[in-house]
Amino acid sequence: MKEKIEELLREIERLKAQKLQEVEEIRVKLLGKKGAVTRLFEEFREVLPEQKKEFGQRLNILKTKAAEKIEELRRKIEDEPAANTAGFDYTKPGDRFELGGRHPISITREEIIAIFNKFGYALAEGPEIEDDWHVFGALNFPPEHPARDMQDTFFISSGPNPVLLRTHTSSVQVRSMERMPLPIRIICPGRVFRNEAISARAHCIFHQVEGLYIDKNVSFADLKQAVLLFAREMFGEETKVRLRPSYFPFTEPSAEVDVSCNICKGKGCNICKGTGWLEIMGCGMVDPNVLEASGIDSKEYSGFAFGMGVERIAMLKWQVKDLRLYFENDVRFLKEFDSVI
Ligand code: 2NL
Repeated sequence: MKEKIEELLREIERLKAQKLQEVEEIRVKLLGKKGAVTRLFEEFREVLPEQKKEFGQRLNILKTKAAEKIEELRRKIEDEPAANTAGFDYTKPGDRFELGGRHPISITREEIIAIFNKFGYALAEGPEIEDDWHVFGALNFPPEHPARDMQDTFFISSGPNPVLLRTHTSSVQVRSMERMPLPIRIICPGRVFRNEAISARAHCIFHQVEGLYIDKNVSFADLKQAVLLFAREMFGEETKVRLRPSYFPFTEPSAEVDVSCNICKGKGCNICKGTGWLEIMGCGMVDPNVLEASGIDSKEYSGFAFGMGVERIAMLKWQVKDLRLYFENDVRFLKEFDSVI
């Protein structure tokens, strides 16, 4: 019996456990109903009376040691997560998250929209995948116009009214003219697509904002005033505006809008190529054919429209030299606009 007790004591000393489940298994094996320690207590009944005192003491020590060891193993596992954080300095500053910023194209688009919202223009949006009618037909493009060429437009299908990627957001305005009650005063931002080689000044995907105002007695003077107020809001109070005659299939008369160079204040610099002027948009009086194509009576109603490239406006406002910077998402470029917002 003495050997058995000694043997068990050595075994208990060596016990190890990783999980609470294992500790419980050890407890059953030692102290359970059929456990090794319990069985020794049963054998103790057969011990000679003169040896009872000695073995009784040894057995009690064994039982206590077993219970202590089980408790020690249990505590070690339960306390482990706390042991991992011991010595951790809770006063240390936390890891910083790098905050993202808004893209210069988004900043510019939102600013243009906010200015026209203030003038009473409502936001209108439409599909990027369009049909020939809403992009060209309803906008007075003749059937053989070069913009309808495969070289300039991404076609998705062929046929009498092919599906294509819109080349301007005018299609949104056409859809509004078809559906909305008059008068109409809308601002239409969106992505447009042109089949072009990518360079410092051109990209096959870019962003436009177009505006449309249709009511009774809308005149070219109203157009000039809208353009002037926009330019002053966008480029500063002292900005001067000039209109140059131009041509678009969907407006008559048509004009290009220049603003005085905000870098040299009109004196002439390398941004304005010495002219003192920067072109910001195109505009004109909506062609009567365009009004009629969307079911508006051109004898009763007139209107003006304008369109601008968001990339170009952002380039002029912040002297961005290469259009490709807008699409590369180099954080060193994007970070320069953190202070703008
Ligand atoms: C430019 C010039 C322009 C329009 C867009 C328009 C739309 C309708 C009817 C008539 Cl529905 N016109 N849009 C008019 C003049 C110029 O854009 O240079 N855009 C980047």
